[in-house]
Amino acid sequence: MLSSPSLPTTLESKEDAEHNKICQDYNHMITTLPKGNGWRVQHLYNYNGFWLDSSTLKTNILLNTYFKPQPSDIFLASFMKTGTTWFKALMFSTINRHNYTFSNHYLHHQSPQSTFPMIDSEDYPVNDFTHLPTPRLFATHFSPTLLPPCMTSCKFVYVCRDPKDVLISKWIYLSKLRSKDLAPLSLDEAFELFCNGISEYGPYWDHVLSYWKDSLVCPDKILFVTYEDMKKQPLVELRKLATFMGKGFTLEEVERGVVEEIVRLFSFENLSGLEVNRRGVEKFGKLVEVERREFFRKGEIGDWRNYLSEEMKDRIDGVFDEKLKGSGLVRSSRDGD
Ligand code: PAP
Repeated sequence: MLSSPSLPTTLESKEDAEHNKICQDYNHMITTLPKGNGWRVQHLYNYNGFWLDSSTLKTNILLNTYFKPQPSDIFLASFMKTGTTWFKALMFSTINRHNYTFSNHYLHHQSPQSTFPMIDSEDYPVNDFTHLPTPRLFATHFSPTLLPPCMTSCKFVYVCRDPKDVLISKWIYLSKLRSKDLAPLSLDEAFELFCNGISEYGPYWDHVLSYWKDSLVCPDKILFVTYEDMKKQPLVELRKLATFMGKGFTLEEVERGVVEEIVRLFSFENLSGLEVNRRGVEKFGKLVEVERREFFRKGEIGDWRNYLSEEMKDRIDGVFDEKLKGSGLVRSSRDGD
């Protein structure tokens, strides 16, 4: 009886020692990384080719140490502002369609963010996700090169969007979250940074290309979807998404209008109008709090036209077309041009 309490203490201190060592290594490493201008905070750091703020970088290192993926896990991977909130609602409601009625759905009372964890801002090793039902759903903005290598056995749904709409959505969103100690980031500055690849989780083209290349090698593991296709032909895209996740709609469900119902319930108009998404805040990690309504701005294809000149449009399209050249991937979405 007297000796047993010493065991947990020993284990605990071993974990603490490991955690402290990781934090020390991180504190040293960050001083050696190239720095760029941040959109929300002052600095971003180039870590293995991608720009991250310091706290996201630290979480990435902890994630790589502690996160234990399971082969049945399904990840929603996306660059910022490409439709994560919307796809969370679609994936969660499709996978769980037998657990909720459409007239009184979980998402009528809870935000899409609450449906499944965003692994980029979790508390490791405290959160281990072993309580989640199979298949576990997760979201991430990290490129595959920043994720644990064993995650290649999991499935990924990758969403991409016209870079011009991403730029505008991201600039407006991060300007609102930008530290009040910093001068505002003008659109011209954001545009320059974006075209040089410098923005949170960027360069956007390398993000898209890394998932695209992996999807060519493992098409059964990575489903490539565009925001624009989901907007234009949601019934087709949602059925593809369901099949990929191993939860294809039956003919009877299709005839009963289940696919239409999910598309309708989680349309921009419906989601953005729900009280739960108009009030309150969402927490990401310990430092970032975002008002839920900030995840629902316009939800349109081509809003960039209200912000970018023809010259800016040509420049950004040119940069992306050049970067994607030879990959077989066409910038999404030409008819939003
Ligand atoms: P995140 O990276 O912070 O998670 P994310 O959800 O990926 O943001 O993207 C937000 C964009 O999706 C917003 O685009 P906008 O600024 O151009 O308007 C948001 O309005 C849009 N969005 C949110 N919900 C929907 C929806 N149901 N349908 C279409 N677009 C949506």
